[in-house]
Amino acid sequence: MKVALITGITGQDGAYLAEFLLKKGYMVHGLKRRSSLFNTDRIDHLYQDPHELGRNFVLHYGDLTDSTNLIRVIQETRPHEIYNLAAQSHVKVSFDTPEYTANADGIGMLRILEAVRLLGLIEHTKVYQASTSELYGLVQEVPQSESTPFYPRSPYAVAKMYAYWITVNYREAYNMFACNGILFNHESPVRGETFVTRKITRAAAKIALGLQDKLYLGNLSAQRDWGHARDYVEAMWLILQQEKPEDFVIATGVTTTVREFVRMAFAELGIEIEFSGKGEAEKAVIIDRDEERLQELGLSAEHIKLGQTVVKVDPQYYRPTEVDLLIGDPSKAQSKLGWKPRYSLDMLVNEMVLSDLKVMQREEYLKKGGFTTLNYFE
Ligand code: NDP
Ligand code: GDR
Repeated sequence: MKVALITGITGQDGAYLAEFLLKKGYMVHGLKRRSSLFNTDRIDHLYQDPHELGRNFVLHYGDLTDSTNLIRVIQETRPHEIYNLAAQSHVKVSFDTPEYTANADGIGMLRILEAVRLLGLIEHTKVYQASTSELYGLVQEVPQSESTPFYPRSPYAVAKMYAYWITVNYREAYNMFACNGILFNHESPVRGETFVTRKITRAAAKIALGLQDKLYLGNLSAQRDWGHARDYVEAMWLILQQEKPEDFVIATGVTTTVREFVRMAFAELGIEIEFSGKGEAEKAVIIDRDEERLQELGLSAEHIKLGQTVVKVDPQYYRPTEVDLLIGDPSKAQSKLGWKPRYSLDMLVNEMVLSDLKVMQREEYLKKGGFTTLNYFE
């Protein structure tokens, strides 16, 4: 039985990858951080009672900043494949916590590679590093491919650049099967709520239900190459199944502005919006409603007023240095891995919006029934 260890198993990609590997018959071990609240929402459906025999899904406490813990978990589990997905993954937050981000996102990968080497597992264990399109940063050429030079624009990207190169170095120095997947943005209904796509789909659903008035965003002109996490975790696995360890760009090849993503999310709910103004004064108002679509979704038109401002700009969401334009060139992945995304952006937006609408309808239902959030301190 193949054994995999996933760091960052409680995150978006960790959850999709765990599901994917379990379906392939793997024994899956996951590294999870101790937290004062439960942090396993995304993988609770995979949980197996520790008292049962024959488990194929096991969680271990751990942290990428703790070498001895990583050595012990790798020694105990002797994985054939390690997927290093753990990271402080929020670009804006990395400006607030640069040192921690460098430690976890940069040195974290070194700790894993060293553990594999020290434990004598070089011949046994393949390692995947979650590299990122943020490495390209300041635009030098588009579309961005495996040969495009890096110019990181945040403490997050600089930390990830260390992890990228230490992976390449261990491959060349010690002949390790260590690879980078340079993944462009990928989203899903379980995307963290503070990343822009999920922030938009949640807010659009809440606004449609009258649970929120408007949505504040930062740079609406940023362009991203958005794919679906479900497609991207398959690429991670394919990268480790090759004869030779190599690095791959994983992307759709299509780029879209944040502004257009907002428009698409509202349109999915039958709400047409129009942007006007520039810079900090830019806003979007409702200009039309599709009554048939509203009805189909069980939405009442009373909360969707023509002329209502639903999006405004708040400069607090601007970044000190921004990445303006990302478009990936996935041709190497297409030809060597036979990988191609199944989801289009339309399908992604549809799935995310409908999922958030369901979540919010549940919230509305509880609220109407008088079951508001519990206040333990009342
Ligand atoms: P998430 O933020 O959803 O998940 C990050 C995971 O890392 C969580 O499980 C988190 O735990 C864990 N984690 C954070 N810090 C530590 C630490 N110090 N030690 C151990 N675990 C830690 O990210 P995604 O799933 O979206 O991304 C997965 C990886 O891919 C990340 O490395 C990210 O930087 C990278 N990436 C993501 C892309 C994307 O578009 N999603 C694109 C390219 C790269 P907890 O749940 O407790 O917070
Ligand atoms: P990104 O994702 O920085 O590309 O990193 P994010 O969704 O945070 O931002 C995308 C773009 O949207 C702009 N933006 C806003 N972003 C957020 N979060 N909140 C806002 O209100 C907002 N308004 C506009 C941003 O300025 C940016 O240009 C993600 C993470 O998953 C990384 O871990 C990963 O490496 C990269 O994708 C590829």
